[in-house]
Amino acid sequence: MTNNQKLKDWVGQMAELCQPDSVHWCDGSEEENKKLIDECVSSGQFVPLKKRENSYWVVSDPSDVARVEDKTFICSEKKEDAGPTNNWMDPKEMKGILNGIFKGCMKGRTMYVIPFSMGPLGSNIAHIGVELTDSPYVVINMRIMTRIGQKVLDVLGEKGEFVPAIHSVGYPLTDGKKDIPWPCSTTKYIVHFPEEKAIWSYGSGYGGNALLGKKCFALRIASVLAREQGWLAEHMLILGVTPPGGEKKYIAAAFPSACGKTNLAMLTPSIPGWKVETVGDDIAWMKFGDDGMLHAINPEYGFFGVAPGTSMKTNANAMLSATKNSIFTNVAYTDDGDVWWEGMTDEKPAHLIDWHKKDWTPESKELSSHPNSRFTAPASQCPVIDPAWEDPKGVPISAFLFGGRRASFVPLITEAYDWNHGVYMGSSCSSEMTAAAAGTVGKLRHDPFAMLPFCGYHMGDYFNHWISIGKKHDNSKLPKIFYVNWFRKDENGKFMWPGYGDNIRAIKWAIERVMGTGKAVDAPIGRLPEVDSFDVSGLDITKDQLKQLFTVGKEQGIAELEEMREYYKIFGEKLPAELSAEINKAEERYKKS
Ligand code: TSX
Ligand code: MN
Repeated sequence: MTNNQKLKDWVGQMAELCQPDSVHWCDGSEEENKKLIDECVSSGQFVPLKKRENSYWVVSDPSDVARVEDKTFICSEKKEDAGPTNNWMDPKEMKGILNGIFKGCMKGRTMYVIPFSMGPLGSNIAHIGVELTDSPYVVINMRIMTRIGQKVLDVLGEKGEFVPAIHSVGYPLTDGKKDIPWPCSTTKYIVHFPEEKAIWSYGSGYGGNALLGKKCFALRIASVLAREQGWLAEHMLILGVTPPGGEKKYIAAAFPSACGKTNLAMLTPSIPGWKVETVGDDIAWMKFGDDGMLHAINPEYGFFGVAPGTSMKTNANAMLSATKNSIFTNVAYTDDGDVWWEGMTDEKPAHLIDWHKKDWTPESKELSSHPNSRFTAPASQCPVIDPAWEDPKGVPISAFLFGGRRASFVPLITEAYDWNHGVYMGSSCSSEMTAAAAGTVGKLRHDPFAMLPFCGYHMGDYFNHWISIGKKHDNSKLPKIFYVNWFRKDENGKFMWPGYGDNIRAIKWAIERVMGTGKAVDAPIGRLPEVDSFDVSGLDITKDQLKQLFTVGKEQGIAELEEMREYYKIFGEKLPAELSAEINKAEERYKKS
């Protein structure tokens, strides 16, 4: 129930366009959820898991397994406002296409109205959206990933603002056509209108294409809002660190994909007495508080984590988060009614039903689970969820970590000299291509701030927004910035750093730097830990090996700067002068070294 006329009008217009058989306003209740799940079980889309309470196994259409970046559009009035790293189309032209494909697209289905809050209800850092969808799978997942229902409409009130987001799987049940387990369309469009702050998604039922609160709203649309309003919407995890007997600090961190962001967010520290707690594993919204500090909330309510590689060894807290009330998509189903995926256990089960619903044995050539298979789990179930994770004020951020997957050159941890140097570090986020990805092995894949697919405007303007934050705010209260690399290899191709729980050692040094107690040495690349004061107690690592982790070759350092200079060219005129200046300054530091 709502008396928000704008919302009622929009739902009416969209129902007229999509022509669903009925419209259901989601109240978010337990009973509503149960009814939807029962329907999905009856239709065969959901298979209940015997081993996990109120949890279900789902497989998608084999063609609908990931975000579709080539079908993702930023439809700003001007092309230059979308920038060189986004697909663009004229908004009027795009509206023409969308009005065509959405016409009658929900025939034979129910249109669900999902009011959702990104962030704790009523927090002044939070924002409200409303998703219309013809997919019950989306409703059930949105209920885990965001706060939904009547309580959101109550906060919205008569005149409240919301981001309208419409989604259809694009599979109308016309002329008595029978439904299928995973309806979707070969025509796909994920469209953002940054001036209007609206989202239209067609043809996919999977992940970020369909759960519109996440990448579409909380990153692409929110990044535009953040720039307009002077805050930050970032692709960052948020964690709390408490030293033994010390004061708790919060850190936000951005990494490109395949760096283990969720694992870091829920880290089990290897140094006795240190505690890490999770606020969020994917997205951070940060606004300045009265205290002059950046305060972060996790706009999400759950985890939508990559399953393969997640185990009790790599991320016990993620495993424990997904023991009940969870959805598993595109993993394998075990003979005893549980789920399994590659990397979950050392020993492979003797028999599985794979994500294609075919028999699978360890002899099978193919993977049992899709590499992008996911668990959807409530954040509240994380054993180390931070006590302040729902604090409407957010948590004060003391440090930003940027990172990437780099086999050579990049040290374990480097501190930026100042804010602009830190912005340079963020812009330099990149991973070396592995054999699995398309492209030459070893070539850098840039992903500045891990935002490349998620920035709703020109990336050059985005860099400028970051630079402007440093100009407008008290730098002593801004987070200190660090660049980390857990993935450096030695000359034999062996990982030089144990990673995982031992990453607390790098975090410890960062915290000590924030506190003013950590010791650093100035190097051309930035401030590096003083080897003798870096905590490796209980670690099987020699001082030489540790030194090597912090060593940067002069020639390689200069070559890296040249590579960045080249990369920056795509941003043209919009590249902030401050960032080219950072390259020049670093070059001078190398030359003098
Ligand atoms: O998530 C990872 N992290 C962050 C953890 C908090 N992974 C997995 C990456 C893919 C998602 C890592 N892999 C990390 C890491 O810090 N480091 C590595 C590389 C590595 C892999 C295995 C070992 C050491 C390093 N050790 C043995 O195999 C014994
Ligand atoms: Mn992400």
